[in-house]
Amino acid sequence: MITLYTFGPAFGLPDASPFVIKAQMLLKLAGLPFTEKRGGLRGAPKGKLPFIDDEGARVADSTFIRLHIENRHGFDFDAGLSREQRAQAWALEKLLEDHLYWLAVSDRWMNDANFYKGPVRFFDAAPAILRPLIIPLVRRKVRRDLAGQGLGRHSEAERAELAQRAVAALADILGDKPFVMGNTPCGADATAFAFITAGLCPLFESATRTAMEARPNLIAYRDRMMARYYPEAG
Ligand SMILES: N[C@@H](CCC(=O)N[C@@H](CS)C(=O)NCC(=O)O)C(=O)O
Repeated sequence: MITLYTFGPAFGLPDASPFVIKAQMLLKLAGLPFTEKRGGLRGAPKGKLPFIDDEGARVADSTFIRLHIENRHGFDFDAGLSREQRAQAWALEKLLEDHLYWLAVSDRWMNDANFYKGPVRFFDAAPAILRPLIIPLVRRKVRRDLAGQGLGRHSEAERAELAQRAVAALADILGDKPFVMGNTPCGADATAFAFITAGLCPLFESATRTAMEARPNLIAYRDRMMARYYPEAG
């Protein structure tokens, strides 16, 4: 049995992290039974979640979890896609993971109103007396990460422009298809669902959310994927 290490449901989402939601979706798409365990960040092989333990094989990072499922369990997420479609699906996925994700980090962690509605909860387990010290330290680290990645160097208006373009690309690629690449789900649907669901989270104000709310196909996609893959949430 596979164990998936998660943060746990938060903010009305299946998990606080879109990468954990993606990993849940990959396991569901592959039809592999799994259990979830929270609180494994300290023992995470790469210091981040998600990671899985598959009968003793520990695999960190959602993309390597996908490759592990493909190699060890012989499941091809993109079966039925042409080479060109596989490439497009991969490119879309990485747009979300390596670009839109950092906009979400900025929205959730750097915007005070969002931070105090959301990520501040991550510190609930810390002793109350230490929180005023730890919280600014961690937020400073996130600010440095954002500057290192690059998106943290842009103005809010510039980030909003990038969010609008990324969301437009995502919505236009999905179009009126049931899944991102056609009539059957593929690997990129795990990522697309994760990031659309996280982006539409009503708790946080963001340019990403505003742009997504203006695209009915993204809302409908989120709703039907949620009903199909997370029926217990309905
Ligand atoms: N490339 C990784 C990204 C995972 C990731 O960024 N996880 C974040 C949460 S969204 C994390 O665990 N952060 C904890 C930390 O940096 O301390 C993947 O695809 O799994």
